Amino acid sequence: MAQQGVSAPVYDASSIQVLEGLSAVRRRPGMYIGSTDARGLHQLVTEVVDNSIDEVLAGACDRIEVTLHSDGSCTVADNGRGIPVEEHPKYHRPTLEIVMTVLHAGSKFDRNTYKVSGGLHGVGVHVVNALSEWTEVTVRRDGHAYFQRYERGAPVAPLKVIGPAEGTGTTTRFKPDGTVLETVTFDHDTVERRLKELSFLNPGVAIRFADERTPSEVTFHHAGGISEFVEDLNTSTNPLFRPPIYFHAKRDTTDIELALQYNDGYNETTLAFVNNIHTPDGGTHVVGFRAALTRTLNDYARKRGLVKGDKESLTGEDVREGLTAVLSVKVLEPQFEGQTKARLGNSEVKGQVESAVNEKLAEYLEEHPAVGQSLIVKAVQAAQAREAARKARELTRRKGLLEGGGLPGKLADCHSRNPAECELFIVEGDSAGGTAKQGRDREFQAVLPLRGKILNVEKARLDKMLQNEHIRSLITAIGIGIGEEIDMARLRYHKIILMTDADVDGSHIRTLLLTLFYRKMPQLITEGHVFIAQAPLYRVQKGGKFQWAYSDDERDRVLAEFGGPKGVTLQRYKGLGEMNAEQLAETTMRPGARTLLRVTVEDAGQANMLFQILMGEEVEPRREYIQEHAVEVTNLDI
Ligand code: 0RA
Repeated sequence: MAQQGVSAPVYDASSIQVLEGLSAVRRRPGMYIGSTDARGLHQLVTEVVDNSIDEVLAGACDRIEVTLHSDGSCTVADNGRGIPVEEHPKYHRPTLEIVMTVLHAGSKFDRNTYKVSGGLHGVGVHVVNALSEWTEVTVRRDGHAYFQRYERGAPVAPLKVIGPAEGTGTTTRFKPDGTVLETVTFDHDTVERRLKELSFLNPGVAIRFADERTPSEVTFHHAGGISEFVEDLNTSTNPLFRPPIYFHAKRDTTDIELALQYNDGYNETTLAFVNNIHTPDGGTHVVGFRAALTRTLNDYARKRGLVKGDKESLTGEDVREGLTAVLSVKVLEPQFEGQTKARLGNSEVKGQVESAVNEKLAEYLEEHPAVGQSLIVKAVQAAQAREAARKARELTRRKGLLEGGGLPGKLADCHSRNPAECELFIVEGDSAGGTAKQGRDREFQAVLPLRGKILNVEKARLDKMLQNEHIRSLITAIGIGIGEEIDMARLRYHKIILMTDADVDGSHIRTLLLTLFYRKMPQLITEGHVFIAQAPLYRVQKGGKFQWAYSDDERDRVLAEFGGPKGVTLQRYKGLGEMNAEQLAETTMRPGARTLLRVTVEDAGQANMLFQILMGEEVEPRREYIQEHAVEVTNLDI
């Protein structure tokens, strides 16, 4: 039944409860959205969009529109059923107001079984509301448009009808509150990536993304679902077969969807989702998938005589070389574990996924023997390379022992033996290396200069990599080993700092090093040990005073501060080698004075794609990428 402006006065017992709830959220936002940095901010968008996705999952919505506005607010509009506006049976207020202000609106309003909201992120839209300067919601239902505005989570006026409406849907516009969040500037690419991902996972919905700040607009609609997702991830690779293997199965109450394809490279990309939520740390669904893949390919290979003997001779690593897969499961009551809640814990899911993949993959291989053959040939080659790498590693180890201590000759090590305070500067070129050695604090700062070309690890297997002198020096200096044998307890420096020139060569070397770490020592990045040093681009001097500028914008600011370019000496630094030791120390190396960028992997799929594009075989996408992102590449912080 339609209601027209029927809310009771705002200050009764239940609304006091509401206000207490909101202030709890505002006091400790991190408890609800994980953090108050950029990640937490984007969680707000995800939260609102997930509510619309629930309407998609309920079969009630096929269009979502997300807009980033110039005033810093964000609108999410859907054509779902609209948040109910009728009086809530328990709170005796419009349900919309309850959904916007109270924790979990109640089971009567649970919309469907595998909902996204209520899972990992499903703290509820009231949290978004509480953390926003203001929120405006418009609901179209029963021929009316209803509207309510909130400030810092509390309604400023009763729900009212603002006119007639066609169709149904919900529009939420919110402006994140800078007094409780550290950052309130939405990142275009982060939002776009998440929306694109959701459109692959929910092929029934078209998602339009508009950014009025740019301005730009794009619509994602991927009727091909996760199969198209895999093709997209493999865009800049050479797939071994087309289209990807795809299946959908059900085991008990768990719904399992898998798409996979192999390319001729050596890396694995598996993206796993539970109820549309990305689980970068894997969990029982991924364990089940991997077990089934290894078992099925071994069975198949043995049956065809492609692998001999009784024991399994293809390892998990072997069968995952060149694999790109998207696994999407829907679980009734997902339990998320780990510090970032990014791993699925439900033990029953392992067996369910394993059984489904065993059955469906075997069936597929029976029907597609040519594909089966190509997969096995690839995995057998991987097994041979693994054996060669083991021998090469053994050789390196023995050589290291013979040479005594084994630390590389080029390394200028620090005195301290406490890894937690030690830093390793990896510097491009012998001359900058020399300057860095003079400028460092030798108590805790070590310097390793690298010269010339470093091997492109994207195109090489482990055995070949270990023949490269630079890579061997790096491995021994860092201390943790490489590949499957990593031991983080042996890390010799807790900060590994890449210090390269701000030119094309510098960014190339940096990308190569990051690729090496990302591929072969991923723990270094995921545990936050890798940094990029920011060297200044300019020194601005006027009379007796001077200032460093680390970007063109900063240079202009400093110039303005100094009263314009008149009488100013502007010195541009092209390379680290142009600074003397004291300058380098003062601007780039000394704690307290320097700026370090910590390297993070925000999104495995995205980073992986970037590395493939920058380092892979296909030249054309790389050229396009570099042209499009010429500015960012110089400041890459993957
Ligand atoms: C509760 C119940 C129903 C729909 C919704 C909530 C709903 C919430 C959001 C949030 C954003 N968009 C939304 N669309 C719907 C079902 C109502 C019914 O059965 O008519």
